[in-house]
Amino acid sequence: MFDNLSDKLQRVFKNLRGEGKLTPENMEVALREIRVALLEADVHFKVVKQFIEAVKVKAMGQEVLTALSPTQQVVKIVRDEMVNMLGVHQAKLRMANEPPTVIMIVGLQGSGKTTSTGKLARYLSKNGSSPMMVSVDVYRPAARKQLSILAHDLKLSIYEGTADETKPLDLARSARKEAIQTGRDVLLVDTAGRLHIDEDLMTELTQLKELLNPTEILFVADAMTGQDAVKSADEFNKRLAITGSILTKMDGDARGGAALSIRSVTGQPLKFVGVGEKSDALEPFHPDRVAERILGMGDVLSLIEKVEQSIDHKDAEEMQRKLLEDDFTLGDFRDQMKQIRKLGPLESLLGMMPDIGGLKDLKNVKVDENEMNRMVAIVDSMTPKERANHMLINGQRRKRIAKGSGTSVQDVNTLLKQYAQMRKMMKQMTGAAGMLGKGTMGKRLAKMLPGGLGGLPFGR
Ligand SMILES: Nc1nc2c(ncn2[C@@H]2O[C@H](COP(=O)(O)OP(=O)(O)O)[C@@H](O)[C@H]2O)c(=O)[nH]1
Ligand SMILES: [Mg+2]
Repeated sequence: MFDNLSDKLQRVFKNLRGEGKLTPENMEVALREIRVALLEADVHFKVVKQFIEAVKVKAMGQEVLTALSPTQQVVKIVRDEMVNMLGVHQAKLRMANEPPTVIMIVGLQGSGKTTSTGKLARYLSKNGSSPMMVSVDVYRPAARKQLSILAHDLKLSIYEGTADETKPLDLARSARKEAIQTGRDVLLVDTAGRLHIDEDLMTELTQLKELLNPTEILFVADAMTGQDAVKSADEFNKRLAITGSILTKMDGDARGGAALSIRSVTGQPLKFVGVGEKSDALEPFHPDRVAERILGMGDVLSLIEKVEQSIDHKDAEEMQRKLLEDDFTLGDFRDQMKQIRKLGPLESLLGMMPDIGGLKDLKNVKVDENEMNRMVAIVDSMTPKERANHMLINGQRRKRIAKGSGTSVQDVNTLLKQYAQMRKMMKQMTGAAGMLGKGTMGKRLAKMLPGGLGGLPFGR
């Protein structure tokens, strides 16, 4: 799923990275390539147009995040826009204030309505609901039988109807009554489909809608039919005002165009995707995860996110300046530790980093939260003068600091040693990064974390 698109977009980003600097020209080239990639993935042309426009506007008017390189910023914009296109939040099923919640399942014949009805019932019952199903597809006897077998296999409840209930409206009415009487909180209504949209079908669905007043009308579309799926979604929406879609057979769809377009075209979210024939092959649709899967840069993106969330960019720049000018005090050292603590488990953070000179060793460093806290406490027990100038800290002062922070003189010595090592390492790192030249990962990394990797309690 999305493999081709993913490959192509990643190539665009890679080329951009090779350019080092972002210019209007290479941005133009990148946008053109992204556009072609989306169209080739069978994304609806209007959606592509909107997408490219939005990325362009954001890329031009972008407030520059100093913590990110130009390419990372483009990746971020494309990611954000893709999430927008897909719907931002995972769209959950809506529930009626008063049970039962009625969910109508509609769509063309063969799209996967009956299968999806069973999958949804299973999903709901796994999530604490007690759903009931009913098939109102009276035109093909096999259709009702199919749902009945599914319900039996899954040990889920179904309204089978009586011999004289041969009309969709009668079946629906009785099913709802039964659901209320047996205390079911959700009623799933599997409707009939046609090969093409026709007037009779639409009239029937409209009548069912009026009768049942459903909370959800989910349009089921076969993802493999690409833009045809989007087109019929649009038509069903115009007639019935659908509340969301389910895209089936995503397991067989390499392009993903329908998934990428259906929300923008209908204005209603894609709620679930079917990824196989079995009853458990149904997944809630997560726009953010899918966008990241498509961009194939989950790690880089979560790193970007973390940096954005936890770092004050001005502080980071200031820290860099201090490192370069050898003005990195114990107070800064402490602030760095606090910053890094905010970033969360350091091992996972380091795991996300690309491997460049010097960082490899750091990956083996075990970070001890308690030790970090102890180190912060030690620096807190120093006077401002001591923090500004570590040379002042003689034996007498070490004793006082140890006492004040509830640690030992040995702990204070260790901290001072680490501080010295850190300064040395930072100097090497920023120096090395500088030598690697503009736009290289080293430089970017040095920027990404506050002052590089300052404040890391290592070297014990
Ligand atoms: N591979 C795959 N097949 C599916 C999926 N959903 C449905 N199908 C198959 O599509 C065919 C039609 O499904 P059905 O539920 O009968 O469609 P309906 O006519 O809309 O009720 C069946 O063979 C299903 O097994 C899916 O997510 N993946
Ligand atoms: Mg069916």
